[in-house]
Amino acid sequence: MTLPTTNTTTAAQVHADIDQLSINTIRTLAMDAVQQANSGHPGTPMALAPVAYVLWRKFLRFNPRNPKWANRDRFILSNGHASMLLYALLHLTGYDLSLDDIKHFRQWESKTPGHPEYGLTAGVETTTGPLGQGVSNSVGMAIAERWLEQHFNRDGNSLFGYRVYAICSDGDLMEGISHEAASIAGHLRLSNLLWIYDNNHITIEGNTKLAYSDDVAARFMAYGWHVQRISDANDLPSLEQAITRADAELTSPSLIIVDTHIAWGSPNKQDTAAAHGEPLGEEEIRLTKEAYGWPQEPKFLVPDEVRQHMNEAVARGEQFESEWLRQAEKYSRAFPELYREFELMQRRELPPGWDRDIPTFPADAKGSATRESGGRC
Ligand SMILES: Cc1ncc(C[n+]2csc(CCOP(=O)(O)OP(=O)(O)O)c2C)c(N)n1
Ligand SMILES: [Mg+2]
Repeated sequence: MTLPTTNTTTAAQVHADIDQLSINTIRTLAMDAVQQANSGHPGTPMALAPVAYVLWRKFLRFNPRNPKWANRDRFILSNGHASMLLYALLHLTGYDLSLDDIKHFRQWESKTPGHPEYGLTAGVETTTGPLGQGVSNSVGMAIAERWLEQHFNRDGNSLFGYRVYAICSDGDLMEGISHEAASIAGHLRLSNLLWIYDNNHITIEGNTKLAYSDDVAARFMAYGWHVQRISDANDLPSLEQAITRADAELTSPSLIIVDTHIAWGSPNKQDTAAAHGEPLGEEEIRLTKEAYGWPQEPKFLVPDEVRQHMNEAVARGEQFESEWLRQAEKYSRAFPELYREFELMQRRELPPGWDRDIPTFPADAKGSATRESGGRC
């Protein structure tokens, strides 16, 4: 059969090694779930599967058995419409999200709504869907991390040091809010922050040529960000190198612009806006699975070796957290009061006497601006 030729890498060139099997599992879970729901966004998870795979496999420090571990890295899928990408990862890495939950994608009261919702699904760090919001929240999270570091870490005794990763799309960057957030991130030199931009030239209405021609790299460089480009989302070594470089960047937030092809590998839907928000269709799924060298049946296939490979995240996560717990134990002996404060925060409680120094304001005939009273508080 004829494969799409616009890629640098074609489906046929991809070796059936464990990395590719895992990536294709993410892709086909997204295709099958959207088809079964007869609603959703298959193309973007298919394109971004390698990017998210490298990030989650090689960089992201998380513990699926304790999604609230305080020092975990944060991952935000700002293009929330690509939710099946996140659900596939959560399922495969051992979070509390079953294959049955995946099969109930977009069903009433399921844990897999069309767009990720904070508090409903373990491992979802913030609700996304309104474009621009997730990346903006990621800046808040990066500022919070910096505050935690400065407040709690002491020479040789650290509690905090996590990174914040977000994936975003054209729509995210078209929204003004993402640029306000990017501006303050650059100003504050939030080097604990990395955004990966899905540069697929497709939005809901068609090619980005219709409405978007920003020079994204120049715009972010002007904000003081460290900017890199990857021309092929299937180039795993380049992705790994770029994320390594971003992580090593100590003075500015990072953006990696990754050229991708929406619905990668789909003979008739790749690079089309139709792949953004419609199921591929049974026949196109058949053709795409053929292009991937993937069995047609069963649907929602997770090969045993992929299950085992991806599930290694559980042991890795327990290791990350237990190392941190040893450190935290040492910290609690060295700084018992600070540690108690940290524990209170974990329970979302305030320290005793927190409101002791808040001023009171007698009624003022002239009136006083809340801006001023707020400032004094
Ligand atoms: C603030 C906001 N406006 C509009 C929408 C509706 N919407 C959903 S996806 C999308 C654009 C899709 O393009 P892109 O972000 O590039 O995603 P891709 O198709 O490449 O995955 C829009 C406008 C939204 N989700 N949020
Ligand atoms: Mg796009």
